[in-house]
Amino acid sequence: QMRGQKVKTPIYLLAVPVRFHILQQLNDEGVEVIFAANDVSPIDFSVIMTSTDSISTFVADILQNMKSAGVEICHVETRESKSVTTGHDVLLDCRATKNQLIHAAELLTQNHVALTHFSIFSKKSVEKSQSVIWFPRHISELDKCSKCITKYEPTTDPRHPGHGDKEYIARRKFLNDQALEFKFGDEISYVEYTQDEHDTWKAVYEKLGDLHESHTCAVYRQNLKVLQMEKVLTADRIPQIRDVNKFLQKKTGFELRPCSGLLSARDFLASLAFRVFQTTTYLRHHKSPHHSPEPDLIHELLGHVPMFSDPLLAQMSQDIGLMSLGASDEHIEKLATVYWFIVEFGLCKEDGKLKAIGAGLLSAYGELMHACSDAPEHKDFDPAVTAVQKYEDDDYQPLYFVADSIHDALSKLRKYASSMDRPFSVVYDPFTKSIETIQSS
Ligand code: HBI
Ligand code: FE
Repeated sequence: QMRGQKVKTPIYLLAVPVRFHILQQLNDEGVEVIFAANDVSPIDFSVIMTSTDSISTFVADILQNMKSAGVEICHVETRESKSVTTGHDVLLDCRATKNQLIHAAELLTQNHVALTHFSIFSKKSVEKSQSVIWFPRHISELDKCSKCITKYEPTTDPRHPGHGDKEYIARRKFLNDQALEFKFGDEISYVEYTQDEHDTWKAVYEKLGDLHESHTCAVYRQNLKVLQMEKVLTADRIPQIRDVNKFLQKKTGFELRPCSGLLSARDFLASLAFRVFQTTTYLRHHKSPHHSPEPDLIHELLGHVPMFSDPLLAQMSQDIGLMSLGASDEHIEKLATVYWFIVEFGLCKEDGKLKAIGAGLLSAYGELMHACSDAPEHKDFDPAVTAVQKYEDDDYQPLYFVADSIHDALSKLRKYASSMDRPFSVVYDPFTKSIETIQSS
């Protein structure tokens, strides 16, 4: 086959998983793609292409066209073709939305890349093409729910306060590697924090203390007081996760489990179904103690732990987790957004004043002041509205949702949950820490 010659290129998706069932005709040459109904979430897929062009031309053409279409290439391999004697196969692992993938196929055709073969494989295997998306059914299966999404890595992101600080990066990596080793049933390892880390903790702890009376909700203040009285939280030492767990077990049965950073929303929410909270173990950078672009141990301990000590809040968190199991990508996105605006950045009204209930506010001095001031917009909390609101994860929020009370947030959320239907309902058994499903007819 000569370069420049138009070739019929059947594009097809093998191992078609559940929702990937729309057959789309691309052009009159019989180029078609069988693909996802959803063109918003990118999916992982593999492509095998064969050509008799020189390998350098061929690889360059493919990379250029894929890139123009916005396809994110994760892995490239070449080999001598199995089907054409003088040709090559190029194997790509990619990530793209339906539209980007269709666009890539169109570009390859328009630009006359001489392909003798082109197949697209879904990376989701046949096993996953059954009717239910995999989710953990026993607490031990959370070992499979630690997929990190990289955002604000200090190694690559100049917005991270630790960017370029080799010592900080090495420390963060050491703690993250330790967290990744953790498996269900392991005793949580003792972490020897450095004096600098204790100092950062103390600085944040004391400064936030100034705002407790004026800016935080009653549930937070009450539980924080108990944590302090029992010396689980003290200004001078960063607490050990094991000691925090002893306290939480007694209060609500919640437990912290070490993780290595921002997890996928699906994995993160699934853990909550088992009253497990995935907790980072590294600290924010010392030069920016009052704001962190990513979750860190201080955020988890000063923001989340007092709230997880409250039975109703614990129940609300578990409810969100249970609703997420096996939910569609769209529903996960909505739940993650509601979670973001309530559990991370929520406000409520107490005695006519705005008070923080969200952990992202309770652990960041600057944003706590900002959120309760007149500067940002405040809207009444309504899960259906909140679930589709765009949010800022790079800077202070321009908009906060305000619940009448924590109880109000809780009951609205329950009502909202019942509007999200799944072909089954889930029942949590707290004695075995496992999930049973009941098929709805
Ligand atoms: N991962 N470790 C960790 N901590 C979070 O707070 C967190 C996360 N992943 C996703 C996430 N939060 C948000 O999508 C929530 O809105 C669910
Ligand atoms: Fe958080």
